[in-house]
Amino acid sequence: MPNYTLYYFNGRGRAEICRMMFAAAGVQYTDKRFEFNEWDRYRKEMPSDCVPVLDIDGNQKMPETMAICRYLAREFGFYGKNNMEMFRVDYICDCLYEILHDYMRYYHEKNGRFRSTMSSSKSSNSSSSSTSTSSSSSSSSSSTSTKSSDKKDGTFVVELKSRYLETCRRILPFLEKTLGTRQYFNGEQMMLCDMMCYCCLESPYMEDHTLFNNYPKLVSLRNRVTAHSKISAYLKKRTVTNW
Ligand SMILES: N[C@@H](CCC(=O)N[C@@H](CS)C(=O)NCC(=O)O)C(=O)O
Repeated sequence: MPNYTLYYFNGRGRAEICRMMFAAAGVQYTDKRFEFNEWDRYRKEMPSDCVPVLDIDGNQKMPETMAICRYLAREFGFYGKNNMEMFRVDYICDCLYEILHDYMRYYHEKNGRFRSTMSSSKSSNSSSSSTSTSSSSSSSSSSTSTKSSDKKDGTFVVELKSRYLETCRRILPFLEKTLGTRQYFNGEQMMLCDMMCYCCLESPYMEDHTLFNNYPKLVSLRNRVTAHSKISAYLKKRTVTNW
């Protein structure tokens, strides 16, 4: 097994699905986390100026969330047995990632942490709530940097929020129907797309669980993933962060 290091901010964000797969597979890795005010230093080491990045054996830094997810899912057996099963896993994951992407844009705009402000955010606050043994230094709280949302009088945040909610309205009914009466999306085995269902919807669910009132099957799937022995052990000991 290669030596894996996962680089990301000290938040769940786009990296949590990778952390969850490592936990579900019982594979050791280094969970390298950093704060927003450390980003300028780490950015230089990242191939596409973005994280998450997965470093393999200290000599290959691989970018892009979904590419990393698919690689890990193939390595750990969370991707399905044949091309059609993988197709299904792919489109479910891509749908869920759309929600996560739109939510992250809205959330970070609301909290003033977008690219435009990051490099100048020398005054980013931190408060320590880390409980894991990862290399995290502390947990992010609020930023006091100038907010692009302030400049736009908050209207951009409202726009991003309605875009995210529209994406939910488009995708959640489709996924509810796609899951149907199955235990997991592909049958009886938990796959990448089931873990994505937990990760991508975690913050939206925490923010407003009534959003899911019409999707009881997806809520049951979420509970099933939470109850999975490896995942429940991971959730109990993971670093607690706001996002
Ligand atoms: N297409 C990339 C986007 C990754 C991305 O936007 N990452 C954000 C953190 S969630 C980032 O690295 N932001 C740093 C910056 O914008 O300077 C992916 O899906 O992984």
